Amino acid sequence: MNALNDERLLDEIARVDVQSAQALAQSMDDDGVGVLYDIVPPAILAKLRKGVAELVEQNGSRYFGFSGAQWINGTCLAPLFEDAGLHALLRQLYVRKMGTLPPSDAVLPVMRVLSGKQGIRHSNNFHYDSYAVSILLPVLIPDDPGERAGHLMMFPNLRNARRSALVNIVEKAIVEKLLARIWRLPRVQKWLSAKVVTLQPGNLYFIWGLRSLHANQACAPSSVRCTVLFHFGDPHASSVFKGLSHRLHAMRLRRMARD
Ligand SMILES: O=C(O)CCC(=O)C(=O)O
Ligand SMILES: [Fe+2]
Repeated sequence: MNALNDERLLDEIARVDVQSAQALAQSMDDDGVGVLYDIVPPAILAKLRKGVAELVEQNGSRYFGFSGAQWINGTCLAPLFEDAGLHALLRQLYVRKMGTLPPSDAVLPVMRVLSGKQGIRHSNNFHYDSYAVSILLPVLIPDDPGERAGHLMMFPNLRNARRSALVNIVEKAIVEKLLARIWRLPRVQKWLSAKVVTLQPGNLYFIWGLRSLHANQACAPSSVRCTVLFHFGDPHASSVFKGLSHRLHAMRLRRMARD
């Protein structure tokens, strides 16, 4: 699927079309990942990278995570975040996988910047997302020869989308905390057919976030890696257990920032 349109200005984000839903869902089912190519053009990636370089320059080499609509509003990625085609596509994918309407039409944008030793701590942390569909946009992926790029590693569709919020929380605790080290073992990765998704800046990578255990691989502390995620459709959004799960996640991030 190549969304690059010859008539498109070189610095314009490509329109995303709801018609892509069928093919994307099929590849997410079959291979774990579906890709829309060349959606964000080099000129916009360059602007984002400049902002990231300034951030690291001003605050030092560490991990930065921004979550929520605030950071993206007014940036050069806002047109993608607000794209009606993208929203329709996410909705369509949710309905196909979950068999119900999404609980909300909200898209959660996240920006992650990995650098320094803290960046390593935020790597190889295998997890399930709380959202049925996650889109990953690589902005800056280290590409010096011999350097570790920090691609995405995943165990495609390891579980079904759970219906019970409590089961989900317990399962996440076991898989992501108790068994955290297991998923990093090459033998386990081979046994469970884990795959490395080679990330190319500008493409959009779609995964069933709730179903596929995944993590970014590490890159060198001296390099900078930046990705943007769009998460959509938390089937447990209204559960009473959700508050607890959010608090635990926030505590974990604070702990990782401290030590
Ligand atoms: O940055 C990445 O490559 C993956 C991040 C991720 O899986 C997440 O934020 O949920
Ligand atoms: Fe994730």
